[in-house]
Amino acid sequence: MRASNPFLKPLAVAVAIASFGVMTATATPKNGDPAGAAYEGTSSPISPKSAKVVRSPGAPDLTDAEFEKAKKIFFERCAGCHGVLRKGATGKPLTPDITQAQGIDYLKTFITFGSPAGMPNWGTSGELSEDEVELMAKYLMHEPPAPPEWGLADMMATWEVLVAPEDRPKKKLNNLDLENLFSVTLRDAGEIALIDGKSKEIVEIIRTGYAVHISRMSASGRYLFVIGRDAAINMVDLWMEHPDTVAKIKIGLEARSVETSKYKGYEDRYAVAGAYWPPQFVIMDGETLEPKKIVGTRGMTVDTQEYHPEPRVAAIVASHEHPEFIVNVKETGKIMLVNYENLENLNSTTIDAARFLHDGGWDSSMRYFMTAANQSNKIAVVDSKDRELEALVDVGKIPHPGRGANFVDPEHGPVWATSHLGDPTIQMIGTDPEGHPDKAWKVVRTLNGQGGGSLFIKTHPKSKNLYVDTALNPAESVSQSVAVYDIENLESGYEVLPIAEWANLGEGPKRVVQPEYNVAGDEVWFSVWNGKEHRSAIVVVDDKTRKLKKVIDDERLITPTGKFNVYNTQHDVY
Ligand code: DHE
Repeated sequence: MRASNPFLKPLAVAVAIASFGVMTATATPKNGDPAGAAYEGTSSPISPKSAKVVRSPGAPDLTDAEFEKAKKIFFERCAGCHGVLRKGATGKPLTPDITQAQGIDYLKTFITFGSPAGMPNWGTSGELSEDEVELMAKYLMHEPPAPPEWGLADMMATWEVLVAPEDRPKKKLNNLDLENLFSVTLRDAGEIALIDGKSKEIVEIIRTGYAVHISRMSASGRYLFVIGRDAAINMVDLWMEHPDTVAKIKIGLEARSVETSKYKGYEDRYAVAGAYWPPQFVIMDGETLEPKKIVGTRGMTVDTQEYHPEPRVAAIVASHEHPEFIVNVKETGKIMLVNYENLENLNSTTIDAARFLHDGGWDSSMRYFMTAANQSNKIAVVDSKDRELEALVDVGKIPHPGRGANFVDPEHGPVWATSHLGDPTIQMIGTDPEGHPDKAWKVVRTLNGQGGGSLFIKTHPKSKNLYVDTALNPAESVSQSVAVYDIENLESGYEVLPIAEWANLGEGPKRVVQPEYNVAGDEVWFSVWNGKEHRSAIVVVDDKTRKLKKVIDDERLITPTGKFNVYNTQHDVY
């Protein structure tokens, strides 16, 4: 293992998790640890060649070949944190006004040794040679080369309807229990596996985009939407004899989120997807993916009111209160409520929240959207009915709830919970302004979990258990197990379930990630996310007894990460 790997050095690790910048350290993890190196650090799918070079006065000259090499290194290793245009995201801004003032020696030192704030030690780790460090220092003093835009014509050129709506089945043609089907992300294979919840057998493997990320359901439960980091969307018809892609499109050069219209009367009418590059989202036809309306997100930041050229689109949820999509714009810290009733006269409300909006989900009433402004250490609460910011709640370091967990706290009433990347706490926020007005939008309870590095937390309305993963924790015993709390007795501590040990997979980093319930709420599925060359598995736990129920270790399960139960995803059950 290399010294730049954050999991080697406990101090660096703490800092890494706190900033989660170091997670970008490696584009191609030689140690085979997909989670540690890949979180925030996926090599950008944008082709460096496509980014136009701008030679800047005041910067040391570079040849064309040197520019090409520097662009490649930057896109593969640095863009995840610093942003494609280097305006700053989870990493610091690196625009020429700043870098030229810092000068070449400062930049070289910084790149060589890294920083306690999370910058990897690219030089001393041997990851970059001395010449490469010098090249990158010079490169950073030039204007950032911008990748191309991606407008309607580009989208249309990639749009394919493989089976037209009129040629699709009129009724379900398979015997699958769709409500209990799971769509499983096979990240590094660029595929999803559809797994039957009862038999636990893989029923289909479907090719998707590069470093496939998440799945979402249409309101009717018929169509499954999958998005890859290369911004490729697959729309899968679950009614076909063998569920398969019926339409696809590429909505940009890099993306993370997709969602469908869920408001009454608009079921299955629209889909929406958000891009990291170009910074934009697009509303599409919900049956064919035909792009209808593209909206750019460039604009002013919420706090300093300064122009940001690259505010990436993070989580998107579909409102149940209005025909609207709720769109997190990460770097400006704004949440857009985009009304899809009239796409020609698009009406949208912009809510000022806090910078670095990332993931989130509904409270149990599905009126309030609870979303993490992760580097601001806040949860923003959006009232989707009155279309306004209800609260900004201070929480622990780098909240990362996934969609969060809703349950009734025995002392505080209905709460929504998040865990954190940067500290070991799990926090509950009161979500019942009517019944428990004094608790609403306040942290009412803080528990200590196994450690930092948590990505996902989960419960189910029928369960009395709350599961917390710690997939990015540096300690193997912690990243390979999960903590489970008794909701009725939260202060009595947690039980540790040794999920990776149960999977018995042999070699590899084996991070345990993302609890997901089945439709009945009596089983919880965990991914044991191993290296691409190693064996991975899904471990199914009996929720009542907390005992192992089944290990799904089919060899086709390559790097399984997110799991999306059709019913729970369709109905926002979490
Ligand atoms: Fe995700 C959700 C972005 C890395 C697994 N991830 C999300 C969402 C965003 C996001 C914006 C919310 C989507 C929504 O609700 O519409 N993820 C990012 C990144 O920018 C980041 C940090 C770095 C990157 O390069 O992509 C990143 N994500 C990861 C991983 O490394 C994970 C752990 C494994 C993987 O498969 O890539 C991962 N992200 C997930 C999962 C969800 C998710 C499983 C959905 C959780 C849910 O319960 O809905």
